[in-house]
Amino acid sequence: MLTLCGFSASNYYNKVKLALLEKGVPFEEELAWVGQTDTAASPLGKVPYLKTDEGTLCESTVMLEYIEAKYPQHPLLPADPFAAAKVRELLRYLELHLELVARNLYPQAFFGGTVSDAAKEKTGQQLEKNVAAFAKLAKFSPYIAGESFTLADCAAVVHLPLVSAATKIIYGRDFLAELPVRDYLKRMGERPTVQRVNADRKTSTELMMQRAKG
Ligand SMILES: N[C@@H](CCC(=O)N[C@@H](CS)C(=O)NCC(=O)O)C(=O)O
Repeated sequence: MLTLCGFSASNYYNKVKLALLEKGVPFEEELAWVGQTDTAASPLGKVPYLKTDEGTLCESTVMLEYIEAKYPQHPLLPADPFAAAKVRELLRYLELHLELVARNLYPQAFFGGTVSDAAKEKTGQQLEKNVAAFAKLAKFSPYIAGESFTLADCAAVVHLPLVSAATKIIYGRDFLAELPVRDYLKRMGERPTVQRVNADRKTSTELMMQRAKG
């Protein structure tokens, strides 16, 4: 049995949860807020981490790859090695070049903190460049990597809304506005798996806010 540990407001947690739901792999969820994590399982104290019968794993993309290799049902990677590499390429872009850069804005965009003007400027320039590059790879036809739902969609569904929201709040402009992201997310939102992830996210976000208020 697999146990996904973390909390449903976390986009990295939700990326793995969405893959498990899409594949129909049975799993349990164990609530662990930041600060309450098992440091043997996740030495950096990050969520999510995954408990398996063989041991624990941290790093969400590593979990995605493990789940895909271990449970072949409802594949989320194409069988063809090149097509699979193209999916991984998009996954990497989403995580490394969009999410991780936009994350510099989150303290001010979502958590009541501040980000310096210099950091805003630098992040804005980087994001502008990275979004243009991502636009060359993403297909949105109808899925992010083309004709089928893949691991890259599990990432896109959780990361893209945050990039849009953070840039809108900080720069007054959605940096993804030129891309068909809105229609794409609407389409993805028709999937029961995405609806479940989003509903759990709302509940967990409210709980997180209450905890932050103390
Ligand atoms: N590279 C990690 C990132 C995970 C991550 O940053 N998770 C956030 C929650 S969304 C977290 O645990 N932050 C707390 C911290 O970094 O101390 C992954 O893909 O799993």
